[in-house]
Amino acid sequence: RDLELAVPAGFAEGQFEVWYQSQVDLESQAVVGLEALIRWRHPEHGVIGPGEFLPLIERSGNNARLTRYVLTDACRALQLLAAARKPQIRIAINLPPSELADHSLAAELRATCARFDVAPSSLELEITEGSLINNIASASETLHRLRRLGATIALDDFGTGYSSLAHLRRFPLDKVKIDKAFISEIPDSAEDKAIVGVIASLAGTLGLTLVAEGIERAEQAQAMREMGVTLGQGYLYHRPQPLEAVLQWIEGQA
Ligand code: G
Ligand code: G
Ligand code: MN
Ligand code: NA
Repeated sequence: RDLELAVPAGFAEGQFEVWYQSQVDLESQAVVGLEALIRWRHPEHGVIGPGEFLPLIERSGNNARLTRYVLTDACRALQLLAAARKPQIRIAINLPPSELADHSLAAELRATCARFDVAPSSLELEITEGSLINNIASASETLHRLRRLGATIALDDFGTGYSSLAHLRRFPLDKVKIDKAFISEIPDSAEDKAIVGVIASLAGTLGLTLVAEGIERAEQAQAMREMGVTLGQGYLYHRPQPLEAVLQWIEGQA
């Protein structure tokens, strides 16, 4: 099957869908944010995950188009959340490395927010360490521009990549997301607990908010809380779902 050739039609025919997964306060279990996660509802192959098609988006030169598509959907979602009296819920979008070399992103983010009457401070940008190493000056400039607008920056998948602790100090970051690989064997793995403990104490010192990804069991949430991790994301709370479903359970909450 040649999915790459189907990418333009995928955009033209609205086959890409943005799904959302909650991020919760581990203490109160209140939803504090949503992460936007792209899906492709292909007419023949059904719903395809990003692991399979993001490389094709990149190869076909559509990274910027996808980011802007997700950004627009996220702003639309923020507008609906505000209408549902949940303006405190923020939305995070994932940026591919190429976006950090693109100085137009901040201006477009501001324009899209204005179009939907939402504050840029309701948006968070998730970047990976790989985005930071190739062009340090350019990445830093883009992040500063985004932050000056009020958006926050989260370092995604922390612990799996280069994990240079210097990144945490050198770049303008607000949040660190501990990769699910370190959560899956907690509480059994003493090593993983030690690693999370070190990340937690470093984040505390540097004033960074911590998120634990891939929380599937209550005992993992408990262990994270005990180590000072304040936010969590994972199947224990919600799976990624289409916006309509997410809005339904959010509106069902007090
Ligand atoms: O559910 P999950 O399979 O959604 O996501 C797999 C990977 O795809 C994650 O690493 C996530 O960061 C990435 N991803 C999901 N949505 C997007 C998106 O809209 N843009 C980019 N660049 N990456 C995304
Ligand atoms: O952007 P990032 O790499 O963080 O994307 C998060 C990925 O983790 C997505 O593929 C999402 O579907 C997945 N995910 C979210 N919660 C869980 C979970 O509890 N367990 C597992 N195994 N994967 C999860
Ligand atoms: Mn992410
Ligand atoms: Na991640």
